[in-house]
Amino acid sequence: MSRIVAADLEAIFDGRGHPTVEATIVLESGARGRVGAPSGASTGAHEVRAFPEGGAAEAIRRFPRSVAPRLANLDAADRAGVDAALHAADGTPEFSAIGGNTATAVSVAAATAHAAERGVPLWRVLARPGVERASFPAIVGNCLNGGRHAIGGPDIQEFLAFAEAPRPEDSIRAAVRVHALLGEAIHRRYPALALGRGDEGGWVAPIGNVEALELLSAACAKARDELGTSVHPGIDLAASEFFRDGKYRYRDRTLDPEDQVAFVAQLVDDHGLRYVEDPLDEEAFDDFAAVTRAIGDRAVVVGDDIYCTRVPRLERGIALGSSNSALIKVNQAGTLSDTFAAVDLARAHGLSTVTSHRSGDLPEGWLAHLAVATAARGLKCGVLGGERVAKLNELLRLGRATG
Ligand code: 2PG
Ligand code: MG
Repeated sequence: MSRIVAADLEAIFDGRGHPTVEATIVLESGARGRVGAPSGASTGAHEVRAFPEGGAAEAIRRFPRSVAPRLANLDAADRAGVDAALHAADGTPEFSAIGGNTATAVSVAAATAHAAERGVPLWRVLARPGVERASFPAIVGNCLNGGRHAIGGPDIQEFLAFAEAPRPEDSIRAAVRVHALLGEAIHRRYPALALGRGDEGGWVAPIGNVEALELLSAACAKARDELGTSVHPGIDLAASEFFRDGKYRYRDRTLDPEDQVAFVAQLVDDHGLRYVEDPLDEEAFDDFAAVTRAIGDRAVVVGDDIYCTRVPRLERGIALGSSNSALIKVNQAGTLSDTFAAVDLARAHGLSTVTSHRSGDLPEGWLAHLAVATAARGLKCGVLGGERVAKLNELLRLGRATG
């Protein structure tokens, strides 16, 4: 038995410099796991609460009395038991007493300690039924930031490179190349502009959505020619962020829902998008289904804010055909068990999953293991900057270990 003998929660800073928590779980054998939980900016309304009222400091204050005693002597190998103890310590449906970030940090730290004790890579103890060998996800890499992840960028939140190759090394190289080519293209077009980078390490430039897509798809075409890797443009619209009073309000246009559906389908046609996330508001299950029908199998249509990695919302989306893929973020759901319930449901109904970072992430690599363990269609973790590279390099190591 992998008996838990100590559980701690401490303060750390996320990639935006905001306070968050990291958990340390120590086993009787001396094996330990230490894991931090990231934070989002464009958070979905239906995510569990990241922290109790009072923030990370309050989560840390409550931990020794409300959480740690429930973890003592549990078997870290028994994920259901550990995660049930976290739910029992919280007692609310939204983790608003102990915080979803506490649940995420403890749940993943317990699994990490268990893997360390067994001397196996984390993905092996997380592997879902049927996942016996490592296969590698496409890289969904953020090349240009907008929306809430940038100051002064386009309305669309993320302009992405969707890079697919059997070996992680090749997909990572292609995403990095698109990022560089896009920066060069923007600089050539606006030589006087000082280019910066946003929260997820993509470029920030005061250009429009359509212009950004033109430059991105040209950069992808050039990277394909140079490297011979399949890399195509994608977007995360995070459309809830600019949906107000029944309309999608871009800086240069205002669209009714049916026009938004047509606009997004047209973007897929015009720019060869292979990945489209959150094209509609988080409550627009039917409009989501309309866009998914219009796009068909030309692109991975991914639900993020609409599902928030929560089973009841995913069930509704599956029943209506709202998307063909689900974004998976552990701290939207709380624990690994909650996350896997969503992953297994999606897979059982033929939806792919995309394992995702948060925009305020940490320089930790465990997300790469989660992607491999769930045979994810994609790993969405950005391209450049320590928080992103930590995950990409971990995937690279996994590729080497199995290659
Ligand atoms: C998203 C994420 C990550 P945030 O919308 O997909 O890219 O952003 O973490 O701010 O919710
Ligand atoms: Mg998103």
